[in-house]
Amino acid sequence: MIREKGIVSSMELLDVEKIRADFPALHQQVHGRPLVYLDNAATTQKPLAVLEALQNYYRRDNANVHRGLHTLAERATEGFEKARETVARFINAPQSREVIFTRGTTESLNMLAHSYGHSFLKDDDEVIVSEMEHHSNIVPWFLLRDRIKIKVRFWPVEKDGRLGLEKLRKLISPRTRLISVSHMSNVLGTHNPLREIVKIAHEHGIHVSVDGAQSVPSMPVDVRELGCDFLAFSAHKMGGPTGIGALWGKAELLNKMTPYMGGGEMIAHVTTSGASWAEIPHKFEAGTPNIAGAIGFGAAVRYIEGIGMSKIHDYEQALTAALLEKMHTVEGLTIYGPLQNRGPAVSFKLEGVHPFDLTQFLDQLGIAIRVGHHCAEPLMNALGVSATTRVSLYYYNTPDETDYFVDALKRARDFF
Ligand code: 7TS
Repeated sequence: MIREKGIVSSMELLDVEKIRADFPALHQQVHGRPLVYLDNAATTQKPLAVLEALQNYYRRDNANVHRGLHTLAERATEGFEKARETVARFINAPQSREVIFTRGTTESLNMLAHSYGHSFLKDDDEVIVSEMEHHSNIVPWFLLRDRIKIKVRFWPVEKDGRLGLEKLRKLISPRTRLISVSHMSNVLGTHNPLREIVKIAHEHGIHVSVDGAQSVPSMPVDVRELGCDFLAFSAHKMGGPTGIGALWGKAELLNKMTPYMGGGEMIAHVTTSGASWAEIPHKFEAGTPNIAGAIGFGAAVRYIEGIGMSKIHDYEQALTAALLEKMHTVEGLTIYGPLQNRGPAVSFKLEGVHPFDLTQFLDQLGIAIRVGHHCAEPLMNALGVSATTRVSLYYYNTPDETDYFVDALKRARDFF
């Protein structure tokens, strides 16, 4: 009944059929069946507005940014910088120059580890990451550990797939400088209590960096309200192109950080004896950037804003609750992670069916899901598994699709 009510009210929130008409890739057949795309935590499909923005840039405005005085260069620069303003507005950043365009979350976190590490960390300082992090929020800190003798301390995940604040308090030491944590787990869907984490951290003078790869696409994320110091995210998980994303950071911190890469565009002056840096954000954007990507990113944000992020979030929450309820009717199915306070990525195990076999079976029915360790091996170890099957929703998915998926799970269970 809850499910019915949730779906009915959520269907009133969004005109999903109208939205789906904007996504060409959703309207195709796979193995003779209509595609049911449920691998959105890996990447999302792109609306026409984004495809057109990419095309328009290359067809009409293609030029390098910040360098030329000719008309095309001005158009390209304007489009690129407008995209920065759009992305900044989307996360409520106080200033658009605090948004650095990167290749995506992975590059944002590598940049952070390199530049923050270089400027703020010394031997024996400690960085806390959670056990549920994606490898891109673990390995850059390991790489830094090879340069500066920092300690990377792991905040263990509770059995129910949440992070307990008591354990965080115990992990904090006088040498803790940074807590780097995901807002939403790409495996368990857990929403982590960022406001509380930031409060505890700041009481101890510790900075907080947030991996928003999964949260920024599916819930309102307001950096001023969260109070965090850095936020990393990717365009391709929110309808934007691949190869573009952002690192947001507080200007006062970014200003003190050394650049990640050297080259064109990031300098003030270069002499034969040295160089001085440009102001943020350019200090962190060496070389010709992904101009079309940034413009496409801006278009993706505007598309989401046109629907409304709160509506998207409410719809996804209702769709996820209904999906979980339906999945509970499948005999032999175990869902990992919390049942509430969670986002639309759901990892599970179907008794007696190998996750890889299940994924292939579903592909034959036109259903796209993901199997593997999801780039979160420490979490897999904590769960005591080597891989999970994961279904992940986006706002263009429908209750009919989740019904079809759950029926397919039942067919798989009977088949194997
Ligand atoms: N952090 C989280 C929480 C993620 O889910 C991902 C990608 C990343 C970082 C890295 O983002 P990228 O855009 O730089 O690759 N997650 C996944 C996934 O779950 N399946 O494929 C990619």
